[in-house]
Amino acid sequence: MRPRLSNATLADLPTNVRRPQYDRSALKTGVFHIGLGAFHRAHQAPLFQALAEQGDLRWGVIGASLQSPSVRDILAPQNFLYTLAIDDGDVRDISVIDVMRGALVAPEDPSRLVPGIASSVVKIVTVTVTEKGYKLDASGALAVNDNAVASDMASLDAPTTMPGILAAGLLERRRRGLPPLTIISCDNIAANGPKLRSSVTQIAGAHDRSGADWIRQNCAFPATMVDRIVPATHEADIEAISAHIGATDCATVRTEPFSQWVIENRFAGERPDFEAAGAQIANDIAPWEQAKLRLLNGAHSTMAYVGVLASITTVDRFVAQPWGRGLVERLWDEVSPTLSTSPGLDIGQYRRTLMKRFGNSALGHRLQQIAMDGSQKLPQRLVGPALELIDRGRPYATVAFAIAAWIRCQSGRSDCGGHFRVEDPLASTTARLSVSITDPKELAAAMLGLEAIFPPRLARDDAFVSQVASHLDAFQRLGAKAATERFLGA
Ligand code: CS2
Repeated sequence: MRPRLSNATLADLPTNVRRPQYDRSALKTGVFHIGLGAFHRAHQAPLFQALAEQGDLRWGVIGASLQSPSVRDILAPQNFLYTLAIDDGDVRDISVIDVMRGALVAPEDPSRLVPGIASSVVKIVTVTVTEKGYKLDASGALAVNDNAVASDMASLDAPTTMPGILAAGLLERRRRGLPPLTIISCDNIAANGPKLRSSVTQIAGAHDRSGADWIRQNCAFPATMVDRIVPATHEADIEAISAHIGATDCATVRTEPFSQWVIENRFAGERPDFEAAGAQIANDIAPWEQAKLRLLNGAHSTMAYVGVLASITTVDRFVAQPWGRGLVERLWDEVSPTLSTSPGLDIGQYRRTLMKRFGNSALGHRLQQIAMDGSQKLPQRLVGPALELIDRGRPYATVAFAIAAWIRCQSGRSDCGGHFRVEDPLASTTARLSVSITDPKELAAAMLGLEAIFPPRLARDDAFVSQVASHLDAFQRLGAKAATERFLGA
């Protein structure tokens, strides 16, 4: 049996696996990170490691999981070491990441997270909890009707939501007389930092008005654009990497060479030299954020819903189909006029790079993974662009087509009749509508009437609703592939 990757086996790894080159015992904790998923392990953690390699040993990470202990339980026996495999099909570059100093699990030990944030060693907080962890409603405001939010608004003795935990931690910092923090949201939400600031101060203000003012005036919540495609790790990845390195690594993450992090220039107190490790600092990140959410993530969701219906499993296989690639290009042509410009952001180049990234067959990026949590993703990826296109009097047929594909997917049945699980906080509601309504016009109207996803003015827009309904009708009659070919030919 192979030994486990750990401090004890680190020295035995093959020489082509890069190992940390700094004095590991001298690394200090400076980052409190919420959300231990693969994205953090492949995006922010390697940047903190790059800083350590450059001699800045202030940015070790304490992680916190708000839900399951599984990542902590996998990392702990490995002394929090894991491999990052960067794969573009030709080259696989493997390095050991070692910046994680430990991990807390909220449900097991709720009393440790707040003091963790209110610790004098912590200088910045980073957050990757996916869209649903922000507890926002369709307008981007804190979802005060959500039970967990309501409970954190009533008492912060044992907060459970991410903004509630941050509110409690920051209020505690102020009580202890500690300096304010920079809280960096790294999730795919438009204006992620400002929205988080507003939720955190709203919850804090329900308990301590002057504390909430202190947070508002002193802590920084920069907006960010994060980008790196990180497929979920599967058994086969663990087996392949473990065989390669001669030690079992159950926490390995596989990703692409591309990585981008644009952070708004808004910080409180000490912060890492992000630029030195390749991140960009910008006064206005909105153009980057829009391009990323609407071109990359918008295309991802479009491919996910159309592809799942057509039984196409991965992104690279989707864009390998002429009609698949054609649909993505058509979407990009349609939404590009809604994007703002910025020096250094060349949309044509951005699209070319993106298509190449989508074609990376080494990643095996599953469309089912992207299809998850559509109700949380649609607003910033497709609904926002739809509203802007309507306002500008421009065509929006492809966006409507993608939304129709999402509606069709809510039945959990592919065009061949195969079943799949719809993983989404609203899945029971959308499943009920899918089962009870067959007429495409009625179904489109009912789904677009879900105010948690679509603003009422979209549901009241007869032209928009009837376009979605006619695409839905085509999906029902022809199946996704033929419906797309017909759509592109039209
Ligand atoms: C994807 C993103 O799963 C999804 O919803 O669209 O995770 C995407 O891969 C990243 O945002 C890329 O930066």
